[in-house]
This record gives sequence, C-alpha cells and structure tokens, in this order.
Amino acid sequence: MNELLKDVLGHFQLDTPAVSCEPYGFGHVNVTYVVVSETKRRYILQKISTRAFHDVPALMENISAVTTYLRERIEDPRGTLTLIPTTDNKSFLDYGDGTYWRVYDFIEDSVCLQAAETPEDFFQSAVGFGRFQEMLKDFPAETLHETIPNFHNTKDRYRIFREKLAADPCGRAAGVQKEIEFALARAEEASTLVDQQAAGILPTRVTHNDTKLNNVMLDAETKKALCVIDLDTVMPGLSLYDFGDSIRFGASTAAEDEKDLDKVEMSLDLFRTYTRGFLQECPGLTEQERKMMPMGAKMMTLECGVRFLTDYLDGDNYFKTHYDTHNLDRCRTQFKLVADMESKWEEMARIIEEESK
Ligand code: ADP
Ligand code: GN1
Ligand code: MG
Repeated sequence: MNELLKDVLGHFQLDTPAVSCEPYGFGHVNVTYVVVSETKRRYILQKISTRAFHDVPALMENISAVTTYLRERIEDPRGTLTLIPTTDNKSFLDYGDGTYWRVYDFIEDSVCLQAAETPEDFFQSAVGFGRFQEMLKDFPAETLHETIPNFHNTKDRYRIFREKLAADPCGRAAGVQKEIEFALARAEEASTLVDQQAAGILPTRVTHNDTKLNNVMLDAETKKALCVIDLDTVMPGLSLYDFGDSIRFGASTAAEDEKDLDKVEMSLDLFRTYTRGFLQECPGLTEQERKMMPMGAKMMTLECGVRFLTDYLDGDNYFKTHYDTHNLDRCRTQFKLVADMESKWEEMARIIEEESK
C-alpha cells in the first residue's frame, strides 16, 4: 500500500490496521478508495475535493449533523452513512498539507448503479431520494452551511459561464460555437426557479442537490432503496433540484458521456417511473412544486450542461476527466436531453398531472 495512504489511514479508528487501499467508484469530484482491514472489514476513504469545497470543516459539520439526525429515524443501520472518527475523535483528518480526508463504513450487501438495470431500480432510487428529503423536512435548515454557494443558482452558473467564455483561457471557444449558442439561447429561462424561490412561490427545503443514481445504494438482495450517499451538497435548496437532477442522469437512455447523440433521449417511461416514486415518498409537495417538475428536470440538465461546458472552456479544472474532450462530450449529452425535453414538454406535464392524482 502507498505510504501516504497508509499514514493517512493510521489516523483513523479502523477496527484493525488497513491491509489494502484501492481507487474506487465513478464519482466526478472526490478521490475515493476502498480499504480492507486485517479482519476483512471494508471502509471508504475519501480525499475531499478542495477545488469544489472551500470550507471542509463546515462541510463535515453538515455531514455529521445530518447523519446523526437520520440515524435516529432509520431501522437498518446501513440506512445512513457512518463516519469513522480519527484517533483524536474528529470527523475528518486535516493532513496539514492542504489535503483533507474522511473514512466511512463501507455499506455492505448493497449495489450502486451507473445506470438503472430495470425501471424498478430507478423507482427505488426515487424512493431513496424522496424519503431522504421527507426525513429531513423538520431538520433545522438554518444550521446547515452552504458548502458550495449558489450551487444550483442556474442564473449564477450562467454568469460564471460568460466569464470563462470572455476569458477563453484555453482558446477552446471557437471550436464549440454550437454549444455556446445553445446555452445562450436559454439564458433568460435560467432564472425561472431562483426567481420563484426568491418570490416565495417555491418553498426552500433541506435537499441533497446531487441526486444521480450512483449517489444512492440499493440493497443487493431485495433491490430496495437502502441509503443515500455523497452528502457533501446537502443544504437548503428546492425539491425540484433533487427531482430534476435524478431525471437528468437516470431518465436518459444513455450514459452521461455517450458520444453517439442518437442514443441519448429522455425516456418518458422512466420520467413517469421516477415521478411516481418521488411523489409517493414526498406527499407534502405543493401544487406549484409539482407543476414545476418538468422545469426542474430541464433546468438541472441545462445547468449541468453549462457547467460541463464552462469547465471545458476553463481547461477541465473541476470535474475529473479521462480524456481531452470529456467535458465537451458530457455537455453535448446534456444539451441533447434538454432539446428532447423541450420536444416532450406536454407529455411531461401530463405525466405529472396523472401521477399527482
Ligand atoms: P463523489 O463526490 O466523487 O461522487 P461519492 O461520495 O459519491 O464521491 O463516492 C464515490 C462512489 O464511491 C459512490 O458512487 C459509491 O459507488 C462509492 N461509495 C461512496 N461511499 C460509500 C460507502 N459508504 N459504501 C460503499 N460505497 C460507497
Ligand atoms: C458531480 O460528485 P458527483 O460525481 O456525485 C457534481 C454534480 C454533477 C455531477 C455530474 C459537488 O457529482 O453537481 O451534477 O458531478 N458534484 C459536485 O455528473 O459538483
Ligand atoms: Mg457521487
């Protein structure tokens, strides 16, 4: 095992010393490892992204508070993330060189999917994220730190996009005019949700804000929703962020970085499936929240496409990429999904109406 990782792990209260530590998972932000101890117990070790998160102590305070709150409300101990404290009883390790680390219990006998294998899997992810939001409905939102300010402020995402576009630090803008035009043509609409929140038309709730399918675990045997993970972005937000981000990722007929755009569509069947699960678990959603669900899906997809495009223009500093045009390919799938949603707008609205009955 790498000496650095061994030393880092030595600062955590594992049951016995670690015998292996290997890269793990498909997250775009943190660096994740699976750790095995001498007794074969497994853990997740993460180096927290300081590019994404500028105040790690505040972030970890959120996670400790939310997981403690959830633990009192669940039956299966695998139903929430469990932090393993450091040897000086802290929730994370400040290694002193600008890196920050944390360890979770590995959620055993579970599956984490990159794409739904069956519609029922997607339904269960809706149950998981919906239940998560419902369980946190009385959590004191004002005690949570905003771990990434303006995370889903689509209007502000456009501001950053325009800034990078004007600076064009890598000279990449000329090659992506079509994508830039697509984004700019929808700039006005980008303020829809933020404006409604500011006007009090949409209620602020404690939300997860990063509800893609690989941020929820299903029980390996029953395939039922088990645990919502990746709690870095839990903060006050809109229910539509959680609903919309799940549709963006999970109702697509292709991977987020699919190069063949003919394969990329927003499946209305999957849209219905997720809607059903989410509405079932969140019976308290207001009429306006339900009415805006198609817009939530569109905004989260547009915003994510704009974020991928911004990162591409900026030289790929935020999202992990595996090749030069990775962020551009991701941006293209998102914009294809947005266009597809626009062409299916009435059907999406009808599905929401039918599933609300
Ligand atoms: P990122 O912010 O980079 O997406 P995540 O916290 O989502 O990081 O972790 C990346 C992946 O690691 C997840 O998609 C999941 O597969 C796996 N993972 C994370 N936490 C656990 C856990 N406690 N038990 C098992 N697998 C986990
Ligand atoms: C990131 O961390 P991960 O891989 O679950 C990102 C999300 C994006 C997503 C796109 C903190 O999610 O906002 O929607 O990539 N998370 C953060 O796949 O920026
Ligand atoms: Mg993740």
